[in-house]
Amino acid sequence: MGGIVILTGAGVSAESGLGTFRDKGGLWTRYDLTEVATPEGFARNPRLVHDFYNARRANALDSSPNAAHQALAQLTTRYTGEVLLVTQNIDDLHERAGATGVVHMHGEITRALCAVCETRWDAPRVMDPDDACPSCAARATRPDIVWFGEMPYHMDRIVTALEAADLFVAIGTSGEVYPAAGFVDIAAEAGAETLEINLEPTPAPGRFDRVLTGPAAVAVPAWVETVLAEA
Ligand code: BV8
Repeated sequence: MGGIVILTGAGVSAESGLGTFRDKGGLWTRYDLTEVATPEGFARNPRLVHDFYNARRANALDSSPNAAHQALAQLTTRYTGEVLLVTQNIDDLHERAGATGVVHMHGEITRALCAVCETRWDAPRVMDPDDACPSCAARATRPDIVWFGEMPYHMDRIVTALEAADLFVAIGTSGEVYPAAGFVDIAAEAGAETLEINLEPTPAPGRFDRVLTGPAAVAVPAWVETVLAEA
């Protein structure tokens, strides 16, 4: 089989204890995303935004990969064909499970960015609006994360892979945020088979050829086992 493109969302890290966004009690039900996940919100109140991401960075650093992350890491290292693992998540659990070549289209909580000179560096555990950029000394440090209204990273590479893939798999994502939510359409257009793995089928039935339901830590290892057995 040819290339596989995988897109993961918050559901793949849910069993590692990291909150999702739109489930009951999810992050966007407790925070106003326009205040903490937009450039305008950051310009209005950088301290509020740093506090929000400092809490999420601590959660991410203190959590561990679950069986879904482990199984996907196995797939990226053991599958004989091409595998591109794209994630909407800003945690580093895929990498900590041993996955290689992970594409963080919404950025990474472990990285910092200078809003003035665009230098990037490894983020300290706690970031502060008064921190100076290590390169230009401007007090304009921000998490290296793609906010709403900002262009996701690596889009050319992702679209090229989707157009060449034989299989597209969306795991633990509600399919509400674009452009990630449109990846299934690009893949299907290009003739790929499409599979959704989620706790329950997302509201838009029919966008995927196949749906596997169950918690990612159970459904993903089972699916990876079948793929590696076929390879
Ligand atoms: C862009 C980083 C244009 C931040 C994120 C009006 C104004 C401005 C923009 C827009 C607008 N209307 C539409 C838009 C576009 C907007 C958008 O799509 N908005 C939506 C809300 C309508 N998109 C953007 O703004 C994007 N940029 O369009 O730029 C542009 C063009 C040219 C030039 C410049 C700019 C940027 C989007 C990226 C925003 N950043 N993340 C952070 O993380 O804090 S997105 C945010 O949602 C999250 O970070 C997450 O990555 C993403 C997707 O959420 P999911 O991962 O799917 O999580 P969710 O909770 O929704 O779902 C969880 C799923 O898991 C569920 O299905 C659940 O069933 C399942 N699940 C739960 N438990 C389990 C499980 N599955 C398995 N096992 C389990 N145990």
